[in-house]
Amino acid sequence: MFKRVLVANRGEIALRIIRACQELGIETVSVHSEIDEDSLHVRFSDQSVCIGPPQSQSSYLSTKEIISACLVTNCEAIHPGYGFLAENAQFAEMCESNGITFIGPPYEIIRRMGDKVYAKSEMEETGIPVIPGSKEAISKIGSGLEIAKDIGFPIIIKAAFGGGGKGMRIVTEGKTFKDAFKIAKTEAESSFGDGSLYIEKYIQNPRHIEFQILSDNYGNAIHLGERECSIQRRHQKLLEESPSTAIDEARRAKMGRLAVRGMKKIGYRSVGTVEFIVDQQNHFYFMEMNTRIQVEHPVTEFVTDVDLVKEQIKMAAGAKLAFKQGDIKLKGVAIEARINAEDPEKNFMPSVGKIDGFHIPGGPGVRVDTHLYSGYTVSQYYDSLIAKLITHGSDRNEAITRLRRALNEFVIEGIKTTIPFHLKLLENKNFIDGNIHTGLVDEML
Ligand code: MV4
Repeated sequence: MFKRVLVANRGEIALRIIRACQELGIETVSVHSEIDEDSLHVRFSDQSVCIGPPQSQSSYLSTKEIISACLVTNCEAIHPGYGFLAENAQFAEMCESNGITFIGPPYEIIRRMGDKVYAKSEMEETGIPVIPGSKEAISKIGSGLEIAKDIGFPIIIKAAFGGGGKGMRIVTEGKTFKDAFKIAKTEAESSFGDGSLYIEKYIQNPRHIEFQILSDNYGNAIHLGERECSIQRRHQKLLEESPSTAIDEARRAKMGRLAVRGMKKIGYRSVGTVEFIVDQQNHFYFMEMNTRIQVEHPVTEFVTDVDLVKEQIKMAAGAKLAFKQGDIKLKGVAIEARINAEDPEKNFMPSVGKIDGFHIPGGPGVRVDTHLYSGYTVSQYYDSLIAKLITHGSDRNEAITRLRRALNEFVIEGIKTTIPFHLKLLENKNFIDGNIHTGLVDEML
């Protein structure tokens, strides 16, 4: 096992990683920007290194500063968390060339899966259904239009190196294709440094369902069931649950088996997520994969009783997978509400300021992952996620009831949060009935 690990992140996920390390008997070194000096991740770690000014670009994204901090403090490994450098193949490669273990998959895998067209073709070869569309990146606008006509409108144009919805354009008819293509290309070039685009059949109001995978360095891989992530706004997930109301036992076994087969084919290692889109007729299609620990991992932890971050660290240190597929039994239902420092009354505008009243909910089946404390100041510099409230119940109704109760117990004063939005969502008939899709939040607001 590692003796000392550097945590290259901030906020709740930095705390989550430090806690896992402490339970594994690993010393931790955190890094922080000037504005995060009084943060809990600095206090909870054994040592901390200041890596620069508040701007992420000069601190949490500064590969040079982070690698230096790691070498100076004699850490054997770096945990990148999510966001920031977590899916940066170049950073993972830098770690390797400096003799540091990157806690995640090998950099070649990050690089290959970052190309969504390549990822799709790899998965299609293993027999996983993929969304009908172009087999290669499209460089010429004219051939793009021909392919779009073949697929049949509506289609969606996506950035080959994108993700998270940026650079996407939905096109409903041939005559608007060329303009959409040009805009998508420009956006892809400026956001991802590569203007490669691909085209898919556009699926109306799908569900977004993802499978959690665990793979060790010896070719063993299992899945931990799915997460339903359809409750989102502008490509930001707001609430996630596991299991999905749309997936029965047989469907779960089939999708899970395919996802595992895909991961084995590419030689995947570490924790990972295979994303599917599920249409209104319940057909499923592979969409892309995520090579990091995700924000919503706690819902899977609640229903499987597996500590994903500990397993991720153990596997990076060379441990064999501790579970077989048959050991994984899903128990009950878990739901996560992402609490953001945003004003749902003002179009989810970011809200900053000092927390001057704070109380965390508790009781049976409640987990809160947060870096907040009374007196903490939420700044404009980072992501607006300030807390994750996760509840677990014996069934979906109990998980929802607990979430409602815990949201009502939660006190965060001094800034606006998305708590009122969640309370409204939990009253929505379609949500309560499990009738959800990626367009539900927009219909509600
Ligand atoms: C799609 C889709 C429909 N059909 N792909 C959204 C995030 C990114 N990971 C992929 N996304 C989607 N891909 C096909 N072929 C619907 C979405 C999607 C979406 C698209 C446009 C506007 C809002 C959306 C909200 C959720 C999902």
